[in-house]
Amino acid sequence: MDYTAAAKDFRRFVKELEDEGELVTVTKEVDPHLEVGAIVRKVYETEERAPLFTNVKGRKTDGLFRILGASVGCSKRPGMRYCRLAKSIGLPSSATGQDIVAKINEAKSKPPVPCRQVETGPIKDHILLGDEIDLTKLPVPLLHEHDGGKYLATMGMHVVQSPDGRWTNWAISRGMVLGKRELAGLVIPKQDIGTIWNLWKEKGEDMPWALCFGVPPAAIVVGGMPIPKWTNEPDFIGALTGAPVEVVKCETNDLLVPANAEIVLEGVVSVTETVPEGPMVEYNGMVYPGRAADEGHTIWSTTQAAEVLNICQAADLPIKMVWSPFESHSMWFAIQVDRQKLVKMQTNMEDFCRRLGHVVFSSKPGWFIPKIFLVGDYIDPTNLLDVIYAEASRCEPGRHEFVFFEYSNIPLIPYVEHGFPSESGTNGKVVKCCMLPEDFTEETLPWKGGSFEEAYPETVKQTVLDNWTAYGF
Ligand SMILES: Cc1cc2nc3c(=O)[nH]c(=O)nc-3n(C[C@H](O)[C@H](O)[C@H](O)COP(=O)(O)O)c2cc1C
Ligand SMILES: [Mn+2]
Repeated sequence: MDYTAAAKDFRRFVKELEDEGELVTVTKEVDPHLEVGAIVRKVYETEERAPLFTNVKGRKTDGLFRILGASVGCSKRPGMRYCRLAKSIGLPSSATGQDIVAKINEAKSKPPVPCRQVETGPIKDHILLGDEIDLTKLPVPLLHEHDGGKYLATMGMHVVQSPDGRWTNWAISRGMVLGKRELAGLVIPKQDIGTIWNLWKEKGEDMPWALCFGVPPAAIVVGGMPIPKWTNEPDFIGALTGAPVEVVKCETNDLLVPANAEIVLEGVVSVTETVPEGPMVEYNGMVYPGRAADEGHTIWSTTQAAEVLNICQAADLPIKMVWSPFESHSMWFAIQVDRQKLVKMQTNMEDFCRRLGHVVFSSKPGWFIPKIFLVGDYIDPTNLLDVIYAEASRCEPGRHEFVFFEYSNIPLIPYVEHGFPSESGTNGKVVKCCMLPEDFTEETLPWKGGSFEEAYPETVKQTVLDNWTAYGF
């Protein structure tokens, strides 16, 4: 089976979800005013099948407009929690968190695979220009009661390019309908779209722009990943899937967009005009609240973790795996150390944690990351119970916690925006060492674990497993 087919084509992805029982087609009429949003939120919270709404109130069932919710939500099928994310990047549905992070990390060391321009594609089937365009005619949902507007873009991919044409950026950022032909969106200065917008502003020209929906799933995942500035997301997507993304030229500007996208909006981002936007429920679970796990966690937390793993390894730190538990809303990063290599470094807890903190917090994803949990390789960072156990048992308040005040944080973290004002203008970040001093010095630790896995001989474990149903369980 070609696992990358779904990663390269949104329609194929939807079909495979349906075939696997990961999708439910909702034919009953649903109201875009809050009902759609409430259904999708409940789907996330119960890890239910992704709903494909075919009958959205206010829009004839002409089959042209459908809404897919929770496209990269979690699954409650046993052993398949990450299947939608796995499928998005070309892995089998049973892939683990480790498999997913490893695949993204491996692509980082592959040569870039630039996109390939083609003459035309399905995206060119219907073209509306000028006054034919009316965004207010679309059944755009009001997703949460206290949102400042109707959000057309929640998983849309913005395409922009530096004025010299050297850097193309594909990124997810939200967008709210403002008028027939206007959207309001976030251009956060630290994000690449903000960096590029500033270049256009210096030049004194509005920024050519396209916003794409229903792009190849691998593209949307990378659109949510903090890869370094001045690197092209399309090239990395190609490296991840092993094939160039096929792109076509826009109708009204020279930007290139995926040929098999569902919808592309074209226009400019003004460099002179700003408008009020939001509020909108946020990844950190407050209104601003997108409570876990939605794509802000499945995609963003995971791709940040993969990027951090790459950054640590590039800095020669003996890090095996990084994961951000979805339940932490992208604010905890469990960093797993290779203990044998750590011991060989002849370092100590403070030196190592300070070095790790500087490497991660000063990096591009570091701006989003406030809390690192450093764990040994006897802890599975993708297992939240393991991480909690490590923190509870190994991390001494004060003495195993290394606080950094010199790096800034994304203001969306509730205690950054609404916490105590800080004199320096920055807030604390922490490396919590969930290991003991001996973890840094002893190849073999003097204590034994107390789990089923660790506390019994193989023969006894096998007997218990073989007889499990015979015991009456
Ligand atoms: C579902 C989802 C929604 C997101 N919404 C926003 C957003 O509205 N604004 C924003 O700046 N970043 C948002 N992000 C995070 C960015 O996509 C992410 O930081 C990415 O690295 C930005 O691209 P860049 O690295 O090219 O700047 C979102 C991510 C996901 C997965
Ligand atoms: Mn970028």
